[in-house]
Amino acid sequence: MSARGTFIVIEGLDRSGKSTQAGIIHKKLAERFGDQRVKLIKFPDRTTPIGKMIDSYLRSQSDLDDQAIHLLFSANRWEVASSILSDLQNGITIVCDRYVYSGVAFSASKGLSFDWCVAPDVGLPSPDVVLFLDISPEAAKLRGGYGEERYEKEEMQRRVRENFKQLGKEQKTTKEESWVEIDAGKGLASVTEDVWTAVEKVMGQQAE
Ligand code: NYM
Ligand code: MG
Repeated sequence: MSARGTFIVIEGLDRSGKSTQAGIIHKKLAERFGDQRVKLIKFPDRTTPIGKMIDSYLRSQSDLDDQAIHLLFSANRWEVASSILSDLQNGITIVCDRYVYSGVAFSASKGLSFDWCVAPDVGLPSPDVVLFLDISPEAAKLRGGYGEERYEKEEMQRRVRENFKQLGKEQKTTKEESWVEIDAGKGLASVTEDVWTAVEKVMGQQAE
């Protein structure tokens, strides 16, 4: 493993299997490199004061303007930006369940412009790779259905998916290999294999 840790982001629609895959990667990396060398984080982090406001909004216990909730999601990342950087510098690999791509894809699907949505996240640590777990909203819905939270509606998920694809195109123009689309509609074992292949590839490239 390289001296610097690897920053691995997992993205996708609700019920695409992100959290399952993040957990599996974290476990495998911990087995390989040791518990101290890998951390699993997720956004939104609902445990902080800002995260509690986000949680209340998502559970429809409070209302906020689209712009205000967008900025809270971003602030929730800025809260830990310096700790992400210092972990990476200390050789700790970070597996991150959702990041700025969710921030833009979800808010833009409500009508905010891409540029406006991107702005507050500019300057946050850049991931080495984004694993986008791609699934159709119909297939995601069949997986036990969406939950009760805001945004978990098929129509919105459809727009979110288009936005993710657009973000992927843009990301690839900066660095082709930093966006990996994975077919998340397949069975668990097959998705796990594809995800792990992508993780090993990026970590191998970093070690060179
Ligand atoms: N979400 C998540 C956003 O709208 N903006 C963001 O910046 C992030 C990180 O929160 N539907 C949305 C996507 C999800 C919801 O996420 C809750 P999760 O992973 O289900 O806790
Ligand atoms: Mg969810």
